[in-house]
Amino acid sequence: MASFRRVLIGLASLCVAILCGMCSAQELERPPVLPPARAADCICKPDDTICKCEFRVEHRLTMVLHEERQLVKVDGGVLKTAIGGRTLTPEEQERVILADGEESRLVIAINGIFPGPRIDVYENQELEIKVVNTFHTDSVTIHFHGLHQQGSPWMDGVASVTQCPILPGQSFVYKFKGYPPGTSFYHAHIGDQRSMGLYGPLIVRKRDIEPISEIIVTLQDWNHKMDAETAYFRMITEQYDFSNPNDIKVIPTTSSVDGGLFSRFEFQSGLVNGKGRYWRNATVYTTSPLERFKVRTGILYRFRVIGAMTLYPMRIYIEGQALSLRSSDCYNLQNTAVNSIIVHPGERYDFIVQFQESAQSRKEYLLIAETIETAESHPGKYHAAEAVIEILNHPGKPSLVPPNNKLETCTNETDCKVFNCPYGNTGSPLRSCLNYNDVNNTDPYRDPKKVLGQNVDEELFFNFAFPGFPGNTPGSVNGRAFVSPPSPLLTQSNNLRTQCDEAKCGKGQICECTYIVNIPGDSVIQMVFTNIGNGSGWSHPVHLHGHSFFVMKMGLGTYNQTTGRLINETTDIYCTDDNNFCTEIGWRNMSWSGGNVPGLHSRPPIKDTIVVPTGGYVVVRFVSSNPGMWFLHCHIDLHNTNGMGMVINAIPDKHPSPPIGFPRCGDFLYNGENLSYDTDVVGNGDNLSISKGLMAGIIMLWFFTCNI
Ligand SMILES: [Cu+2]
Repeated sequence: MASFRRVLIGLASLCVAILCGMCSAQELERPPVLPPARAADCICKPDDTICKCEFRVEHRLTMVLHEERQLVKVDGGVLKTAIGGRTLTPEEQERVILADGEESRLVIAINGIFPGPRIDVYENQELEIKVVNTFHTDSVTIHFHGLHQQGSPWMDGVASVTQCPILPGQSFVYKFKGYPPGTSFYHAHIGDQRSMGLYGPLIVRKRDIEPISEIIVTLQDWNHKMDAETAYFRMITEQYDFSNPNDIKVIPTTSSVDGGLFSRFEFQSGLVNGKGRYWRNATVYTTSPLERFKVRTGILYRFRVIGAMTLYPMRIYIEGQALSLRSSDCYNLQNTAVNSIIVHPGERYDFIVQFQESAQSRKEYLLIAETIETAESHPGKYHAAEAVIEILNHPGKPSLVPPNNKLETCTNETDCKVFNCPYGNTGSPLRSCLNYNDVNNTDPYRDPKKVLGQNVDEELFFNFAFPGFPGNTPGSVNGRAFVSPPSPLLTQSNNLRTQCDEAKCGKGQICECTYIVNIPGDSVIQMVFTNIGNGSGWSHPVHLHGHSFFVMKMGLGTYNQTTGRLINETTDIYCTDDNNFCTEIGWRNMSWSGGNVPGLHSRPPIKDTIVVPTGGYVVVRFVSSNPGMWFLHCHIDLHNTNGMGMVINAIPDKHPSPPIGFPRCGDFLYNGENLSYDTDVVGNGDNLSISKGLMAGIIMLWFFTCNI
């Protein structure tokens, strides 16, 4: 049986290797099947001058028929009313927000759907997204992840950096151009709202490229009960297993094969496009309906995978299929046949699959995205997001509750290739790792020539970690835990009062401040992201707003070749402080400074989110040409909210002016002057102006009285 499977996998790999260019004429004639557009989606036409949409952001409950106010339950894969047990009609089923079918918990929906609507826009088309905040209490902002916002930095959606939070009852129109083309997404950029579902796909299409059939996969990690704030405070304290009220336990910290730590957000289910099922233990799962993708054999499908997870990296694969990697974060990569891809929060991957009739001859396969926690670190659990791939032209009936065969055939002879490992090896001869050092940029739209030299204009080191003494180890960058200012830095920088005090920061100290670093224009900037020192131990996907960068080098520690465990951090970087907090760092070999790093990529891939491995570093470069205040942060929301972010102030003297009437906000610090407590006065609520008005009236009265 194993050898038969090996042959099948070999055939599948061969098919992927010859994808494109060798499809039969009949296959190419078949019109591409794009994901169906729902009424709530924002689908632009190629010749629209401006593409306008309205997003009503609202709270909703899962497992409820919202209009009818009826609770819903799941029974053997079928949705029924909880009271009365009536089977829902297909139209009613469409309207229920499922998540994993457990509990009925609060989520954030846009235009009634979860995750939010898809935005489909064409390259450089102007988008106008009116966001209406219908929450009762919470504010909101939306960031369009991966888009450069060239010339519109105040539309980047980062609360307190580029705009005021949008308050309940308020609306805010985001207006910007769709660039760069590729697979992106939008999501909340205030607190941890993304964990409650405030995100959705954002596809920027090129006009001159004929689409092929495609499938959009958004990935999320899910917890039945935790709203955004609970998730944050549980991370700070502990994760508890409440499943047995008589025996509440602390959930032990889980880890990946290198020892990188996870589990500070309790994973209960994985969701694909907002649907999943809860594995109560390693073998028993609930029957909530999964997302279904309907495909035909012999057709090329572009999968657009979006990492919207709160915390967990997920390794995605399709049972029995090879994947042909095509792009990440909107930019093309050399076509590479792999078996699975590790998607970190904030990353996007496009790959192509052609399903073969011969492969297993099954009606259904599962698409599986497992967390990268080792099985030993969470015994008796299965942590995965799943979706069903149904082969339309294969005979047989689809199953309501498809089994999970976890079919991934890897052998010593034909090991499975895992792309984007945040560590050196998988600890298994069955799987080998590829990372960004191993793939080339094949994108014709951005020429790396400018950044390839040995000289750079600016070299900046940023350590993403949790350094500090016990009891005070906030998320930080270079030991500076980010403090949100009271007003947007970009438009009201004068209100900033929490600048970093260099006497209290750095040199082995941990401080809390609004960390800002300026970069000049028209310059080659080299940034070295590290994850080292006594605050390391967790891997961090680092995202830079307003830019895509070239990944010049990924540097790792040393690993046990048998177990995959991290033995030592990289020795290429040197921490100068006595506490090993790595608040100031540099190259151990000084001759590497100024851009002279050995082993740089000659065809560097382009990204906007890159994982910084535990104990390692990543060298990135870009040409600075986009004035604005750009957030640079860990894309694990909980780490970011805990302080692991900072601001790159690009070309400060060239910031464009915001649109007329752009909202302003800030503290009200009562200064004690002229406040009237006169209860007889009925005015417009502005006590200071009432007092001044009263005074003016008295003076006028005196003037006329004295001049009669
Ligand atoms: Cu992080």
